[in-house]
Formats: sequence, structure tokens, C-alpha cells
Amino acid sequence: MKLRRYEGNPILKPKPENEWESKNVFNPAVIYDHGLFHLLYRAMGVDGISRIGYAVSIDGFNFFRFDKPVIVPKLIQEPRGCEDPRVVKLEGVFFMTYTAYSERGVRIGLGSTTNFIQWERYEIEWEETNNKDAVLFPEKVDGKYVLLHRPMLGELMGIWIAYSDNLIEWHGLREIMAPVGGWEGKKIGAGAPPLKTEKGWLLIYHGVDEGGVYRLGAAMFSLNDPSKLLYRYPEPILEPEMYYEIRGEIPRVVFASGACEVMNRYYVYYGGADKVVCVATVDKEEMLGLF
Ligand code: BMA
Repeated sequence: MKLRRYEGNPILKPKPENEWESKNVFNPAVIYDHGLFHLLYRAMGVDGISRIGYAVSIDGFNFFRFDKPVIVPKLIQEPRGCEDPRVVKLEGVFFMTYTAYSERGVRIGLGSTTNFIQWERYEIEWEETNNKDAVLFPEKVDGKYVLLHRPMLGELMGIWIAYSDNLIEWHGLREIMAPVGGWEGKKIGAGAPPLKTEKGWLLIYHGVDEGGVYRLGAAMFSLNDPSKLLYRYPEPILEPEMYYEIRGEIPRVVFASGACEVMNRYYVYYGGADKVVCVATVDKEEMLGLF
């Protein structure tokens, strides 16, 4: 099974007239809420700093863009950029995890909003180690908030879990899914926040091979124990093939960071070659047929 690309891809390109998003727009988060697709995307200007932009759509393909970034570096851990947003609706509030970048490395950033334009920011407590690809589960499991992340500890580059009572302090950190070779042999990381299905938590993630090619994979985790990997589909569900995935800022990259379910169809939003925003879809039934 492969995701089907929208024939009008890319759906967002860099906008030369807005300096902050004039170089690259990529790696988007999505939330479908009250009939609208809300997209939060990573944008890079000529200064090389990532900020987060906002766009909204009624059909998931044609987006209206807001002219100013909605998140710009503000906290001590992010002067070099706010990257790779992922958004969930959790207890009625939208929470964003993102990669906070400074001279000390990368850390997990957290923000919240009820309107997508005005964001509150939090300093989450985490060990002094590089960490990225954080996604929150869209609901508490067994009374705890749950998050997937990817600490960068030497050669270990798998997907880890963490639990929390307050979204600020996290515990129970451990690896739950490791790279296994081939297309996902070098490292893997969570892509979109997990989607709840009747078969478990569906995770769309990325795998990187020894040549640095980024592909998308799909895995299923237990609903009542999200640390338990039930099944991992062995083949990539999307790989760089189109010109906008092969040529860009970083060649041969498809990097999904948002997915939503609308009318029994999954819409997967991804960055093409760290340059443009794209979307691909699949019927829910076909996707769940993999597991
Ligand atoms: C990762 C992140 C992503 C990027 C990917 C491919 O480490 O920086 O934002 O899309 O590399 O370059």
C-alpha cells in the first residue's frame, strides 16, 4: 500500500514577499476541527531561522495563509529556531510540540492555543540531551499524558515513550521501537501524532536509510498500553519519487508531521525535500487493512 499524492502538490511553496517564509516551507502539523483543516508549518527565511506559520482550508488542499508567523523564537532554548510542529487537540485545547533549537542543541518545545494565532509557551523539564520528533497522544491513556520522542544518544536512534501528569515533568522514558535495517536502518522518528483507530494507535513515522533518504512508515500500538508495538508494516507507505521530494533544500526527503481523519479518509501532510508542503491521502479502510 502507498499513500496517494494530491495531484496539485505542492500545496504550499516558499513565499518570496514574506521574508520569514521566503526560503523553505515544510514539515506541517494539521488539525481538523469544526469543518476546517488548520495547518501549522515550519517556515525558513533567508536568515536560516525557522518560525511557524498558519494556514487554513475547507477542503484540505487549498489553503489561505496568514501573513505573519504565529510562533517565533522567544525562549532561551530556541534562538536558532522553532522547527517541525506537531499538534493535537487535548481536553479542548490545541497543544503543539516542536523542536527548539539553540547553540546547545535541540530540545522539545511545547505551546498551547485555542485559536491558532495566539500561543502560550511552556518550559518543559527534560534532561540535557538532544531530543526531537516529539508527538503527544491526543488523549490521556490510563490517566497519564503520553508522548513519543527521539533522544539522540549515540547510535541509539529509535522512538521512545514518556509519561506525565502535567505535560511539564516527564518520566518512564524508554525505547519502544528501534530502527531495523533497510529503508529504516539508520534512524526512525515519530511523524504525525498517533491516530486512534479500532485496531490501536496508528503511528505514521519516518525512517532514514544509510544514504540519508527519508521515507514514511506505518505502525500500530496497543490502545491501552501505547508502549506496546503490535505491528509494523514492513514497506514504506511513501518514498521520495516526485521532483518536489527529490530536489529542494535537502534532497530525497518526505517528512510527515501531521495527519487527520475526515470522512473515513486519512490526510497525511508532509514536507517535500525540506522545501515545500504536500499532502497525500488514503482510505481509512485500506490503511487499517495493513494491520
Ligand atoms: C531532520 C529534521 C527535519 C528534516 C529532516 C530532513 O533531522 O531536521 O526537519 O525534515 O531532518 O532534512
